[in-house]
Amino acid sequence: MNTVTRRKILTTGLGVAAGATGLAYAQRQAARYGLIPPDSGGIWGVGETLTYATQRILMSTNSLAREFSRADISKVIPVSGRPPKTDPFQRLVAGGFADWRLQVEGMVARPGTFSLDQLRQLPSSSQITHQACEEGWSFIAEWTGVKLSLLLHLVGIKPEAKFVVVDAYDGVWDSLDMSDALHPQTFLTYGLNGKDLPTDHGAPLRLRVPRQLGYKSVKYLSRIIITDSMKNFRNGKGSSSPDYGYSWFAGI
Ligand SMILES: Nc1nc2c(c(=O)[nH]1)N[C@H]1C(S)=C(S)[C@@H](COP(=O)(O)O)O[C@H]1N2
Ligand SMILES: [Mo]
Repeated sequence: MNTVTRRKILTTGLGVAAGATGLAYAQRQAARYGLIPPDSGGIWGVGETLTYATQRILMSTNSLAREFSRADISKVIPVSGRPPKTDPFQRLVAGGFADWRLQVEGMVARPGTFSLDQLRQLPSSSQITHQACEEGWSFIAEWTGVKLSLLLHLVGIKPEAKFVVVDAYDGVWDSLDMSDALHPQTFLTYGLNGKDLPTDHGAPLRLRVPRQLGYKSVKYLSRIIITDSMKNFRNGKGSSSPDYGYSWFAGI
């Protein structure tokens, strides 16, 4: 999207085509401008492409999710997705995550691992943002951590890199395109409302992607993989969510 302006796309006809003539035409235009999400195959894929493309066109790449004040922080924070009961994760919990490492690999100049202490030593950022679950509930909280863009710059993403995949200890995985991965509000968080991130909410480290639904904010992170394509990667749909009926792109 870097070089494509909203005006250019609209005058090229994607906006018109989506409403009037052919979805196929709109999808061809989306393909031309690199606006096809990884889960675009099949009947539902046309809709996914239009949602993703329309958002990318109507919102500039750097548009920000609303940020709130401390007074707006929710008193109650529901949990969706309990901590993994598996041995490796439970051992990390028991050890206070001292042995936890975030593995960073793929199309990077300097692959490696980061401990929680190492991440805490990097410049930290905070955001008070809204997290909405697809099931209808939501909450506002203060999240503290490291901007994903900072980590990506540290490890040096290669020019051909297009997606950032995150793996969690419970088997959940997802990916972001570079526009979302480098977005200033996309964080790797280790703090919630001024305290260590509670285990229920994704300790030791979770992703925060406030411009998308809660399920993109993957908890219990274990690994980050940088890649150029999601087509031949696992299910080919960019995320474990499409396996459960949810789209890869969950913009709000
Ligand atoms: N690893 C992992 N991350 C996850 C989930 C999960 O089950 N496993 N649930 C997601 C969903 S559906 C939502 S709405 C949010 C909920 O975050 P919370 O439990 O901190 O409220 O986490 C998301 N991240
Ligand atoms: Mo959710």
